[in-house]
Amino acid sequence: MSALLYSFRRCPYAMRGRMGLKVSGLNYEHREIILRNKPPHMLELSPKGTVPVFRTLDGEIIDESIDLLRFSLAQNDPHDWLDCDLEVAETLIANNDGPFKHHLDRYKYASRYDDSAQRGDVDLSHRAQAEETIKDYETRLEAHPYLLGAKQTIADIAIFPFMRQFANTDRDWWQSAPYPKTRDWLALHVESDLFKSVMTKFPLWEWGEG
Ligand SMILES: N[C@@H](CCC(=O)N[C@@H](CS)C(=O)NCC(=O)O)C(=O)O
Repeated sequence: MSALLYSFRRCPYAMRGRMGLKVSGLNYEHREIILRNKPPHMLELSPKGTVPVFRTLDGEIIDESIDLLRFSLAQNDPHDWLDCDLEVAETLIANNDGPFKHHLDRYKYASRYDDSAQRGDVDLSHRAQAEETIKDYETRLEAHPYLLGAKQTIADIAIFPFMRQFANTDRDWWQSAPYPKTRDWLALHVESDLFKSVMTKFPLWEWGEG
């Protein structure tokens, strides 16, 4: 049995998982999916139906992205991303995956949550609420180049794919928003060789009839 990843390129959770796998050097089979047509085998491994889903060499199923990132780094952590105040890292990641993601989704997909909303007349209160998190990042990044200090850690890697979605929702606004440090921090991560390497396009995995 080989290690196996079900992934969706544009999913920020899957991105964080793929980055962990990449730096750890673990070998696995990549199966690219689309969310509206999930392979039955993926649902057999993890009925909750979210990506990423990883099956380890030992057959263990990891279907939470932060667990996959931690698992990968526990095998091999060449950049010492775990060498940090893990309690603070967990707090920032929980805020990202909780309140920040909540507001991001409602900002990014406003029309999905509000029948009357079209881009242009959406209620931007969710952007404003997401900005509370960004203000905290900006303060941190004014003091040092990464969220937790002088070096990159698991917190930066776990969080920046979500900030990328936030920034891409309205790029003009983001470019002139009062968060220059967060903007530079995001650009550094998005332009990194690591990120580019996990964003290569894979053909859809075809499971056919069998
Ligand atoms: N808590 C999960 C969340 C993963 C998640 O929600 N992924 C989204 C894609 S970005 C998904 O698979 N959604 C299922 C769907 O849209 O059907 C994790 O961290 O892995």
